[in-house]
Amino acid sequence: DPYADDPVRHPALKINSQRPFNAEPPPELLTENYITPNPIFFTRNHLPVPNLDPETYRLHIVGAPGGQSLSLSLDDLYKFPKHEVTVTLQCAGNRRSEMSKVKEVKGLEWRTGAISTARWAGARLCDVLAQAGHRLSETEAHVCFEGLDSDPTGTAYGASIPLARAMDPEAEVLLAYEMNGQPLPRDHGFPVRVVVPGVVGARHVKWLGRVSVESEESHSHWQRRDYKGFSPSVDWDTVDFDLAPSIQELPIQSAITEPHDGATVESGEVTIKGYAWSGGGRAVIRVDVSIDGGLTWQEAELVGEEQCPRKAWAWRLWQLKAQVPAKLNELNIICKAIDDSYNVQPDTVAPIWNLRGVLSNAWHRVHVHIVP
Ligand code: MTE
Ligand code: MO
Repeated sequence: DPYADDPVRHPALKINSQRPFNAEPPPELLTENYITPNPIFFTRNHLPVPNLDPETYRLHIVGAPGGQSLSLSLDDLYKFPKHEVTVTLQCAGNRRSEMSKVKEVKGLEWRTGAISTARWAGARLCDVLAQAGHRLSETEAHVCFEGLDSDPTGTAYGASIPLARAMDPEAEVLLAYEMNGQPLPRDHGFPVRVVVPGVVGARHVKWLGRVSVESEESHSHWQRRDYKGFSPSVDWDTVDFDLAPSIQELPIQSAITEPHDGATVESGEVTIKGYAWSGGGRAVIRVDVSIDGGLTWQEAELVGEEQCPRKAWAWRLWQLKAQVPAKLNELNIICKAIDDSYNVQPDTVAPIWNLRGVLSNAWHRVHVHIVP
């Protein structure tokens, strides 16, 4: 069993698949803290978790023509200036279970918890690439990452991001070796992973083994044959993965974490909580909440760290204390967030349905009963 050596996990995690291990924290735990504690950070593994020895670990950086290739030990990586940044990581499949209610999709049934936030620390990718002689090139170029996890045929997990993002110090792309002040947990990429602020989880390659600069995107299955969006009319007979761009920056997202769907609450005042986040460093400017199915709206209070314009890499948590009118016996709670480009979430799932169930960011709806 290639999974026999996987680490022990926190019992609170809701498991979507055991082998490979995929799990999310329950919603009420997810928004208890602005920074997600490491043991309940959502986990998305495609393969068995490698058990890497930090003493012999080497990160291979392929050098530029005329530059030099690097084989970096952890100590070598610690010598680069240490950079810290708070980043929310979201899987492209977050909230897929709502899409599969519209029509069957292929993928893990994530609810609202395939998203978490940590304080990451490591070397900036741009500093390491510069040492290997890389510069921003005129031709379109990509930075390809390979993990040290692999399937029985020896194929490793891989992904890529544009070189322009990798070389931009303001984009704060990290080769991270710390998560919330601790060495990375094994499930989250020990000893080194990529962190790409504002970009879909799939590009944050864990157990990083190799970095190279190429004229084309990574040839990995997960770059080319997955993690792409399509029209609702495209099915598995007609889909052409070459026609859609790989997902990089994610769209505006929000979800309600309390109360949960089907809950019963007291009449009077109800506290509604959730998270909101947008890709590409776009800040959340507002979260609108309705308790009457969208007839009327109230603005939620944004809590958690303030966001930097254009570098809003981490989520806002939000809450609203709403008065429940005496005549109601149920609440249809909805949330929708707006980012600083005034992007809004679509109101329903069906028009954004896609065969792989990615980019599921419709208004989040929760139905709640009121104790008479
Ligand atoms: N990196 C490797 N090497 N192997 C993987 O399976 N999964 C990716 C990404 N990096 C993956 C990987 C996906 S799809 C996501 S959403 C994130 O890791 C999840 O990171 P987490 O498990 O730390 O939450
Ligand atoms: Mo993912």
